[in-house]
Amino acid sequence: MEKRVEPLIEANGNTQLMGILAAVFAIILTLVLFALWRRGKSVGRSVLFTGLTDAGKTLLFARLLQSKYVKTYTSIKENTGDIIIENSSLRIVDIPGHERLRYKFFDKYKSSARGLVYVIDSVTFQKDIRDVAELLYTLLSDSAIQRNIPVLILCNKQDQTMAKGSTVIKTLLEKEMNLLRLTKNNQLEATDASSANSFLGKQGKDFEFSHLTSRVDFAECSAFCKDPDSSVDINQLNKWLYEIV
Ligand SMILES: Nc1nc2c(ncn2[C@@H]2O[C@H](COP(=O)(O)OP(=O)(O)OP(=O)(O)O)[C@@H](O)[C@H]2O)c(=O)[nH]1
Ligand SMILES: [Mg+2]
Repeated sequence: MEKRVEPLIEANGNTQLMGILAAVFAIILTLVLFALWRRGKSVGRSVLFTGLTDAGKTLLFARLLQSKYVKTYTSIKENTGDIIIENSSLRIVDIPGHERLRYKFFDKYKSSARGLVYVIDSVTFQKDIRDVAELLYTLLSDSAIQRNIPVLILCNKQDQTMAKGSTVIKTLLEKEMNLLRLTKNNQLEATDASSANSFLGKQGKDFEFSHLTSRVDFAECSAFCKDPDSSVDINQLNKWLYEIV
């Protein structure tokens, strides 16, 4: 009788061990899948609003998320909020334009970028063209954006009579980026550093946005209206968001 019971106990022990191993494996698998799910949710779903200070990023952010006018002040920290487009959630991140803050917040969010919106004040554009081009050049040269992240150059404040249209802005900006590239290359040659990393566009050709690996679109908008609560013209921004979602 005893002889027959012994193997039964051993078999029970093995079954228990297998059960424990299976449970541990299931827990590890669940943890790994959960980590991947969280990663998938946070990576690549942010749309970064960038640009010089006063371009209108925060007002645009408020228009998109709350559909209303808000009084804005120079941002000292980022604003984030989610919008749902065709059952997918996009996180809008409004990054301060202040010189001392812009790169800190851009670096914080760039790895989760799904798209980059570069907001321009179309009224002061010509006066600030060097700064507009410098910041844009730096953002487009970043390896996080060069992973084929779509870019929208949004020419804001079109409600103002002195505002430049997006076609003019594109032409002037291409010329300025071309000059800037030349200066940067000369500086690099003088310091003997490798120019490969910072060269935007095609070698031997004038700078054109169409030469970049990332898709770059231009659009116009106005986030402001005399009657603060009436709707404003952000249709082209909305259309672009539908395209990248
Ligand atoms: N006329 C007009 N004014 C606008 C428009 N968009 C924004 N503004 C105004 O421009 C000013 C600056 O707007 P913000 O949204 O605060 O600018 P910002 O880009 O967030 O600036 P920072 O936070 O400093 O980076 C505010 O007084 C806005 O009301 C627009 O489309 N038309
Ligand atoms: Mg702001």
